[in-house]
Amino acid sequence: MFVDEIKVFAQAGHGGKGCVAFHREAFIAKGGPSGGNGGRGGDVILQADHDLNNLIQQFFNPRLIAERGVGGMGKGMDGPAGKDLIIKVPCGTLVWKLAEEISAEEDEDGSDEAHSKAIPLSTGKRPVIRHSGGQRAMEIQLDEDEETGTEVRDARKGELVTDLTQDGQTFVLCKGGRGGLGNRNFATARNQTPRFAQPGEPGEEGNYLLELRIIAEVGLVGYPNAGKSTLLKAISKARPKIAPYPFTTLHPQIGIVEYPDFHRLTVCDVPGLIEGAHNNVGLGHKFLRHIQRCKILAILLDMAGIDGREPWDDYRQVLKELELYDPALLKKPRLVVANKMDEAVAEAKLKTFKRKVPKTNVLGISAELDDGVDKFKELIREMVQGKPRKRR
Ligand SMILES: Nc1nc2c(ncn2[C@@H]2O[C@H](COP(=O)(O)OP(=O)(O)OP(=O)(O)O)[C@@H](O)[C@H]2O)c(=O)[nH]1
Ligand SMILES: [Mg+2]
Repeated sequence: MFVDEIKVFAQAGHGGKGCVAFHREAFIAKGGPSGGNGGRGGDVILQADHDLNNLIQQFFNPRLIAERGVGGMGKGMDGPAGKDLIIKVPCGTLVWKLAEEISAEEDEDGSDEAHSKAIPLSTGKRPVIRHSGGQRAMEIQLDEDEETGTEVRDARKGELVTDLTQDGQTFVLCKGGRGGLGNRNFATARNQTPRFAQPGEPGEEGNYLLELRIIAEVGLVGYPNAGKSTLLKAISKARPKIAPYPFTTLHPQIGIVEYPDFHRLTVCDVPGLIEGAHNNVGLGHKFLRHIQRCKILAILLDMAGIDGREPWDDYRQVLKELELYDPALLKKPRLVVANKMDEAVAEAKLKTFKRKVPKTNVLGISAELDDGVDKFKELIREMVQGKPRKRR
């Protein structure tokens, strides 16, 4: 099972309450107040971990509840703090705070398929997240838009609170409540026997949406059966399922391409796109979020037209579907890969195709026969990081 979007309820621990107690000891008649303080509640902390590739753990455990602080005790003993709950999530997880009314509405009709607009994050700009003061009031703005303070919001998902991209990066989702002070803190000259103490503060809580957008440098897109998984298998150690029927790949697959100088590139193969994907035909646009962070896109075409379509039509359709999902996807550098060049008809079709798009970079390969695959590896590297330096 592959989970890339999941709603969770998070609650930090409440602070332990302060204690009302008085010192009792032989020969000390009035020992004074000795109630200890309550411990603070545990925080709910999210931590990015590059060993994870989806949110399956949260699917089975969607209630993230941290430990409470223990109450204070007599003899001046403070209660221990509650343990922080550290939840590991894959790198590339966005955290949205669901608005109250949104979460209630969705619970009623049980659907979360409400249409949601693509957020400006797709432009590759990272939000700046500021914590102000002790309170967790925060402002979220786009890097370039500090003046106008454009907030990153979405009608369905609520407000973006963080984007965990680096391995080990942490974010305190809910802060534990402070422990209450015991009565020994309240003794004054006028009231030497305070019979009251503070209760602990409640921990923060809320409903959140965790959304994974895979972090890969290259995104492979194309019609089903174009040979995306065959190419991924040829360039990396990934072993995706390959078969001559559409939608063999049901969720994104990641492959690591290794170069002789130990350089690595991550390539993401997403399920095939077909006409009407934006209306949820086929697997729809569900998985396109995973190529939103890619630096370049490789559009794979079945140049032999084995499924009875013309490569040119496929190309136009794929571009249209990408644009309908997020116009920023078309601004990414792209490489058109003409696959299945081992088939007899492919050569003629490639000629016609090149005539129609004279300015576009088109690379002919045969993923199955491993022909042109090394050239593909070279090209994607050049596009991602510029030409590799020659060794002296
Ligand atoms: N002749 C020929 N067939 C190929 C080539 N590459 C892939 N195929 C075949 O095309 C079919 C589909 O390949 P896949 O790699 O599963 O295609 P895909 O794009 O991942 O398809 P989905 O996962 O369904 O979107 C398989 O039967 C492959 O054997 C190629 O270079 N030449
Ligand atoms: Mg596939």
